[in-house]
Amino acid sequence: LGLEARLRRALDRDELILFYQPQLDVQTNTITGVEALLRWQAHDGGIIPPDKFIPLAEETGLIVQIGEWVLHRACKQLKAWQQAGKAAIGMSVNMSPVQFQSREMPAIFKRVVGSSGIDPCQLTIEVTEGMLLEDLDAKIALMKGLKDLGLKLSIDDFGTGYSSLSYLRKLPLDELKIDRSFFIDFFEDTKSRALVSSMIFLSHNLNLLTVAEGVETEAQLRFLQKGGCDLYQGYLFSRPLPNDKLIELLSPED
Ligand code: G
Ligand code: G
Ligand code: NA
Repeated sequence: LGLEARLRRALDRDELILFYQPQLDVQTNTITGVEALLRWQAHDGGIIPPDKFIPLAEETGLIVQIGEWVLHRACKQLKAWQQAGKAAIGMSVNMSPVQFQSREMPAIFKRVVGSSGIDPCQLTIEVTEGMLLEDLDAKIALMKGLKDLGLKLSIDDFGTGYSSLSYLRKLPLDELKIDRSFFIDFFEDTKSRALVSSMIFLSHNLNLLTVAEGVETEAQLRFLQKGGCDLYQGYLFSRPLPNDKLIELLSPED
């Protein structure tokens, strides 16, 4: 069976799962939310990472169905943590540019989030700069449609795409995520540190919540504390975890 057929079957057979990577407050080191990250747990073996199948899902359009599944699963999980007596946290989900090509998209989100019983402001939708390359006005209209539902919007992998900064004026964003590539060779490279400081400054001046991803060392975290970054995620605190491991990290409701 080819990869496409196996992926279709995986959806039917419930072989897709979400892992969750904690996001923490830079100053207090408490968990404020998680990013949902898709995995494929094949029946006959190990866990397949998303970069092995998302490109194909995008080419075939299957990503629309998969994206709906991810959203549904993420909402259900938030509700389950709530029912298990855990303090309310946020959840970020990744959205493919291909999902953004459909006018149906806000209606799908409305149905899925609406039927889940969660507060929409607990959900952040992460979009990438790549999504903005063509037909910017249509994309902005779709983003506004999501904002009208009460969802939050984040620009992911910031600083790595091809778009110009001017789109920041036009998009209804709540959050900016500094791409993890800026943290590679962080302490050998003065320019990486200068760029991270500048992105935090830029983000705050636009009234956006600033998230650093790929934080692997205490020294990086201290740099972010001094720079006033809001949230971080990365291997320093935790890799993406399955639900049974993640739930142990969540504090009880007050
Ligand atoms: O979890 P990992 O770091 O291996 O993820 C690799 C990439 O796959 C990430 O950059 C992320 O954007 C993408 N990805 C993970 N989960 C999802 C998902 O649910 N939907 C989409 N569209 N992309 C995802
Ligand atoms: O593209 P996106 O921002 O969604 O990327 C998330 C990806 O980054 C996931 O594949 C996740 O496994 C990976 N990731 C998360 N934390 C770290 C980290 O501290 N270091 C590295 N190298 N990768 C990380
Ligand atoms: Na992301």
